[in-house]
Amino acid sequence: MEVTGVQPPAWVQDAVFYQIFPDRFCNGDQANDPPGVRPWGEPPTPTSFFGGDLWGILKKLDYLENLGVNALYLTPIFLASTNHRYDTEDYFQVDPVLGGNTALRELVREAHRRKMRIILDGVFNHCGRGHPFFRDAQARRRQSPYGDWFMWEEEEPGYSCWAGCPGLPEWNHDNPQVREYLLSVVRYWLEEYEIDGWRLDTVEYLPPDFVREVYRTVKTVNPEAYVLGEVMGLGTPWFRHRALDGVMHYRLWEGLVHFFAEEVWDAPRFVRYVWHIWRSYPMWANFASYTLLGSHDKPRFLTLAGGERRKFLLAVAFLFAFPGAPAIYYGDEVGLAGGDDPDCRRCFPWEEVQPDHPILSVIGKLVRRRRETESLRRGGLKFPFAQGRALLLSRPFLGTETLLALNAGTKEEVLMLPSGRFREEQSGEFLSGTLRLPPYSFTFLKRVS
Ligand SMILES: [Ca+2]
Repeated sequence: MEVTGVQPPAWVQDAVFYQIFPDRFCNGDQANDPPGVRPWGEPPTPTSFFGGDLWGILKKLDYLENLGVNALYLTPIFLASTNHRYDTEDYFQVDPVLGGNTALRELVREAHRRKMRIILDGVFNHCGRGHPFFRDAQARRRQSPYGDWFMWEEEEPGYSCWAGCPGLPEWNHDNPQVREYLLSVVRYWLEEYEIDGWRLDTVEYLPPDFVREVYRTVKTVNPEAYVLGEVMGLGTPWFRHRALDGVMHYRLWEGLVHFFAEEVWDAPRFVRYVWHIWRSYPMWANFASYTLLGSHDKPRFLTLAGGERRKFLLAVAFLFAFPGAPAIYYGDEVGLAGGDDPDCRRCFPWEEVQPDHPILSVIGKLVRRRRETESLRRGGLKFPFAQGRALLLSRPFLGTETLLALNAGTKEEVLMLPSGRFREEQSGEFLSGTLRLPPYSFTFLKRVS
């Protein structure tokens, strides 16, 4: 990869991420539960708390390590009043309800001991209405030292807020003191707690030059730390301006939904779409982006696929054969369902974790194959075949070639293989010419000549 400037950290293309919404993953300490905690597994509402915490994550690191996960992304953990915590009230304090700073220190230490990275959610566009600076500024305006830290408006609610949500007042990034304050947060958790990077919330709302300052600040503290942006649109400008290492790949996600879940696109259209994004990003950014099938902001993929396990697993196979850092959204691996927020934030159903679970067992194999196969992590990208609902995805790497062959349709398909000889990984059989695939199935091939 030809890159000028700072390289994205090399570990990212070897990463298998796991995203955790801390209130819903595991309750490791009931003593810190907020009042009014709901019974684990009850359908979530916008305001319910379930008592999950960082101690719970710590307890489940064995589970995650066994699954093959080597990087964690936690949605916000700092003091806030909502269950999602995108309304920060103190950027220097892990919410006591999650175990406080002590629990984070333990979690990072134990994750690092297992060679697992951990990135936190940086919410720097806005804070919560309960942030003391905002409270003081709102009460005293010009008399407050923070009077110019926010943007006052005639219109209700009287100040600029994220997407019109009064609970999320926006910082005035034109004020250099605001920037310095937020950058001190960026530095603090990298320096004092040795986190491995930041996922930047709602990047498209932030002034681009501020995002670049965040990027440079991170790289100054630790060039190996990852700067991931929540970008719903095209990531290209952020990469051209060297403001991010990678994006949460929602563009790819859209294509995956249309092809695998909704089945409104055929394979040629899907491949054209993927190729278009692939060629729109610099190569280093393709390899450093976070590829996902789910997040706390989208309905669960399995639910979008009408609960059809085979469709979901085809999408997982594609994701784990595709360049970038694939991510598992907590619970997806055991078939947790869920529609729009807050339904996509249900409690993790721990009783589902069984070695022969029909989804978990397949995902476990896909994760292991990726961890063990360098071409799937570092290889180039080709689509040698796409017809009807079937396609071949190829990852050539240093004279080797690994291919994913898949049929996402209801009929058997015959796929044309590139010239040469291949070994099917499952059966060990040698193939050339064509490959027959049953409906809704996939297999991996290795080139042997
Ligand atoms: Ca708890």
